[in-house]
Amino acid sequence: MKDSIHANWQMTQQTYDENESKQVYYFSMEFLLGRLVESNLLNMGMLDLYHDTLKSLGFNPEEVFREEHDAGLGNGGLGRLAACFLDSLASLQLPGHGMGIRYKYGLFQQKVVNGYQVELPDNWLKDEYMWETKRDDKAIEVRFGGTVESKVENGHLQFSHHDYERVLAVPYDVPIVGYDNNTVNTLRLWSAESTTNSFHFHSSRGHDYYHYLDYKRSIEKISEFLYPDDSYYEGKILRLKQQYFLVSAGLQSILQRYKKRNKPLSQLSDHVVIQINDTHPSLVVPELMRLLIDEEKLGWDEAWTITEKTVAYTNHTTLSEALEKWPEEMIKTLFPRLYLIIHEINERFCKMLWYDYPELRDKIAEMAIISYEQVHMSHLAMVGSFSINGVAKLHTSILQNRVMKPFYTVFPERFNNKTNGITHRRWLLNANPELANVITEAIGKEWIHSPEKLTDLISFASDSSFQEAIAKVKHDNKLKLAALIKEQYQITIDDQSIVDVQIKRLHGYKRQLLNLFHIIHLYNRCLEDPNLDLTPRTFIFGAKAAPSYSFAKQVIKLINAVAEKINKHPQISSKIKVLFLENYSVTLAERIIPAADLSEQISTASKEASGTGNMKLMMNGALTIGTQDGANVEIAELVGKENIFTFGLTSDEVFNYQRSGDYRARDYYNNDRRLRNVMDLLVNQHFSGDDVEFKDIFYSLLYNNDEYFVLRDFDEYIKIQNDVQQTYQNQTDWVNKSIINIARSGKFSSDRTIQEYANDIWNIKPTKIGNLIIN
Ligand code: B1H
Repeated sequence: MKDSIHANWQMTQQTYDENESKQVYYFSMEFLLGRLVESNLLNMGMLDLYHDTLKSLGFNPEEVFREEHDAGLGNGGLGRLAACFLDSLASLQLPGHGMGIRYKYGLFQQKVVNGYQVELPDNWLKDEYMWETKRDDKAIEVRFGGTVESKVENGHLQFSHHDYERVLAVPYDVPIVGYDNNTVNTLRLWSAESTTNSFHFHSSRGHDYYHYLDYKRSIEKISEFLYPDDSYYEGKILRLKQQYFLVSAGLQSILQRYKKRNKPLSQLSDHVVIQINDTHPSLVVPELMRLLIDEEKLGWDEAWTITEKTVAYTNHTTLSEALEKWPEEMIKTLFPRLYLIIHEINERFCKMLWYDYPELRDKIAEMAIISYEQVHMSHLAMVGSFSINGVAKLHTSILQNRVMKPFYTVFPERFNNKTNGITHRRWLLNANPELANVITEAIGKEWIHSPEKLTDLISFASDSSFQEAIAKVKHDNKLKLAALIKEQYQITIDDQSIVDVQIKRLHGYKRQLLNLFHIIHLYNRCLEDPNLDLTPRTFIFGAKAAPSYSFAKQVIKLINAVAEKINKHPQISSKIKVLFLENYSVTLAERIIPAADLSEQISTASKEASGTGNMKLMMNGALTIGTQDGANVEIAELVGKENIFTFGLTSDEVFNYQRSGDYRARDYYNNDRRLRNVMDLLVNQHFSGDDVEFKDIFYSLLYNNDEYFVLRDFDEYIKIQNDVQQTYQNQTDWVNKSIINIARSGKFSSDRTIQEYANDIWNIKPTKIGNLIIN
């Protein structure tokens, strides 16, 4: 595999250089790739061949593929989106590459011990990683700390940097293989190394050696591990170092390659575009300025024009706790020259506001890049880029009309929406080949290249033999998941039950708690009425909590405590099963999603920027139960309201409550007996040996006024869950809806998303890579 990939890889890069194709660089602190063997074989058109060959050699292909370790260099949606985008770029023959960090340890491995999450290091490089190629020849120096001096040289201010710490950035390249073409793009992952020659052995005194070891360790720390926070900003100095490390190494390598084209820097934006994945790489703005001014000797205005035309920014969240604001002092100490540049950008921006937007004068303090001794990275990113996009229609409109409103007034032409997508190759063709086959038998294979063609399935939605085929695939997939669960947890699940899944990071706003309250409510009803007629359900959770997020960890413990009680109950366990599957990851997602009937997308409206799990589940025939949040809104638009279960506060209602302050969680508790019966179980030792284990959860709802409106949406959620069960009892009706969901899911292929980025933001065209003639 590597041989044929490497031949195409070389040819791709050569063709890009010869054609002088414009290159996109996707800068991201996260790339959540998962496994690559099967998906590369699929894209190369050799998956069936390898399957057959392995079998004929006496191997079980599944067992063989299981040997590959997931590349878990990401937390959740943001990192997985980056991986889907790489797949689509290569599959659309677009010259687009990833720039990231080769973390020695990816996202922690999760174990559940006694119902508690325990984190273990993810030593994914322990055995050689087959996909990477180390490029010592392309190593780059990155500088930290030190002091900056300025002096006037032939009429120009010149800055020089002294006493900095030198870090060697060594790239490890991973090939990104396109589907059914010869394109192989590059994911470049940077690793931090020290060089002996960058350390001064002042004397022959023995302790210099130990100083050296200390120094070496301090440098290698930079690419040691991925921060396990999702949608949360933690102002750690090492994280800031990681960000600059990626930015500086990435930019320098891009400029080196550009210079080989012998074009003036003024044309950089005709050859290069840099897309930054949230604000994490937003230091590209001042770093590109630094390189153009200090190294390339351009003047400020020229450098600024180039920078502004080259950088584009994607926003992925409006949660205030996720917005990056670095202390001015930290930036000044770590990057003294960048600090001066950011300061200058800020001065010019604020002056521009003062003179050109008198109506915004009282907003300047709020819009400044530096204020109250903090550097606001999203402001820096917006001021320094030509495009600002959100990741779903609702999210973009919240950015424009609320969260970033004054910036929208100043830069209306920069704002645009790019609704997220997922690669249908991994998430349908590869994860659910049985479904893919049934689809192809019905409508031919055109949909594989043009996923929007899945709409041809609409005419089969009420065809009974097609319905039967779809239902059989779902059932077969449930049996496979059941076998995995049996093996790992010794729990038998009912293959006729509704498989109800919520798989995503654990976070207050995603409201795993609301799902759990419904489960506890069903449990209470069963206790009250042992003969209650319930359609059997299997509730599946998969979720990692950030190690320092104690509320989230308590919710995991609570899910497991409820599961324990219910699964062991002699009567109730035949109707309800609750499973918390440990170590939710790309690979586990590929097992769960094909078997799912119901997709839980129940975030507090306005909080989930897009969501992408919602799209994966829809594409695999699950129906969505969801709020009008993120991309759920667009799913509902596409399938029609009779094919989705929508409930809860709207984003406008949430904003109104937040503004008026007249939400009173306690009233819901007092007035709803069902809710009281659920909540009281948290603090009366029913699920735990003591009554304090879950008291923080209880308090956050009652005394902290339930930030995420769980109590407010409880009643509507219970009602719509009842509709779900009613609908499921009519299998024909259910399968019909399931088919319509699959048929309408083509819109959510990341091919569509990437085509929009290519047309509207990047201005890039496909470059065809010729066929290799192998003698
Ligand atoms: C998303 C993040 C994120 N939004 C900070 N923001 C991080 C923020 O390590 N950090 O500091 C890591 C991740 N992740 C997600 O992006 C959104 O919540 C999803 O709604 C969205 O689908 C996804 C992709 O756009």
